[in-house]
Amino acid sequence: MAKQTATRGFRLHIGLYGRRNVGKSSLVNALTRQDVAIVSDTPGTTTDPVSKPMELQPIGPVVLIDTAGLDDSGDLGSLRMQRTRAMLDRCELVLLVTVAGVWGDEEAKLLHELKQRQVPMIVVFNQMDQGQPAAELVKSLEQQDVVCVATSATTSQGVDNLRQTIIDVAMAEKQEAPPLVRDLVPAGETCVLVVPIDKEAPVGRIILPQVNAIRDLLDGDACCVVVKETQLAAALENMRKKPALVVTDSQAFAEVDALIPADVPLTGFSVLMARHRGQFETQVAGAQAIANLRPGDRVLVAESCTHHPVQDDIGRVKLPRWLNKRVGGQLLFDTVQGHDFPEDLSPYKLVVHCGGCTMNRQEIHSRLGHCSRASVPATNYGLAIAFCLGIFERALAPFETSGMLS
Ligand SMILES: Nc1nc2c(ncn2[C@@H]2O[C@H](COP(=O)(O)OP(=O)(O)OP(=O)(O)O)[C@@H](O)[C@H]2O)c(=O)[nH]1
Ligand SMILES: [Mg+2]
Repeated sequence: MAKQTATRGFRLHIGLYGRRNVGKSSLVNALTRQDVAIVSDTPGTTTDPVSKPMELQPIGPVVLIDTAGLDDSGDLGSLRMQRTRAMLDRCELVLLVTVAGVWGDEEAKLLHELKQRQVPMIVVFNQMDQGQPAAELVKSLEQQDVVCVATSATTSQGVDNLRQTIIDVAMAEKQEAPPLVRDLVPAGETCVLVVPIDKEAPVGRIILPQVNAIRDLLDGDACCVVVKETQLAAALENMRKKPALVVTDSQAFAEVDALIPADVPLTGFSVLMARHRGQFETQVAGAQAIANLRPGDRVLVAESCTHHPVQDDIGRVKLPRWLNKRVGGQLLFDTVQGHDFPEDLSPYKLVVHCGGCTMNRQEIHSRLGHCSRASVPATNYGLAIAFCLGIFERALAPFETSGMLS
């Protein structure tokens, strides 16, 4: 069930990187216990990255990404390399696959890059049936806090240990992510979730951040009331005690802000997402940078999903309208969708990202890192909308009390 419902943004992305012919595809097959990836002794068998979703309890849904060998040569090879490298932005854990006796520049460069990006990794010495890695190399890697594992994809030796090591490394990382909302609502108290059902709402379901908020509140033993903005007043009327928190879709911020009493904490789903996905303070500062925008400045709006824009679309119509109003003139807007993101951010004074429910933590981190290296402030829809509408302080107050913001 979880396999069907978890979309890509909530699956842990595990990339297998290494030279050609070391057994990356064979390891994907061994880990999934299925023949999903093509294996052969011809170097360069895997060309484009191939994703294989699987369940890895207790982590839950993960996706294994088999990639082309890092030492792929020639013109086509360099194109493949670009794809393989772009995929690195999405990987939250990397298995650096190698075999005994070949460790060299290729591996050292990748190791260095993963460290710089702060992507957790496991070095896998595959083909252990053919030979063991040099003890000094393993020792030196372990001294750098790199976890090393030996496997044989053909005999399955060490594969269970690799599976467990993936779980251990991933669980340690998971614990570092702040919860979505649970910590803001004490057990037994009520949280009201305001979910407008408008033209942009998908048919027959509610979107992932909302579903995840419900689950997170249930996990925290809180009570959860889900209403449309049109029933919010009735819901409050029906409650004997004020809610501990109201969370709204950012597009209904103004309405909800006006409806609920000043002493009831209010925030938005995308504000929760900004905190949950990380680099919250960077994104808060990004929203504050709206105050420095001038008419004629260029703003990049980045949407992670590739939905077909509707009339009155949030990213193309409403957000630009709110930003123009706040700035007091016309800004210039560019929009990108999906995994496309410009290398050159120099034309932009601000990047505004959607809540990013289809993107994983690592990809958001990579993008924010890219913006910060280019000295371009970055924020997300909810924070930007709250800032434009003058309810920024109210939307952030719940996090100040919980000590998340200084
Ligand atoms: N002896 C031995 N052979 C292995 C092992 N793992 C893979 N092989 C063999 O090594 C060859 C390459 O395996 P692949 O899984 O295709 O390697 P790859 O890293 O995906 O290669 P590219 O896709 O070309 O980058 C195949 O002939 C495999 O059968 C292992 O643990 N031991
Ligand atoms: Mg392969």
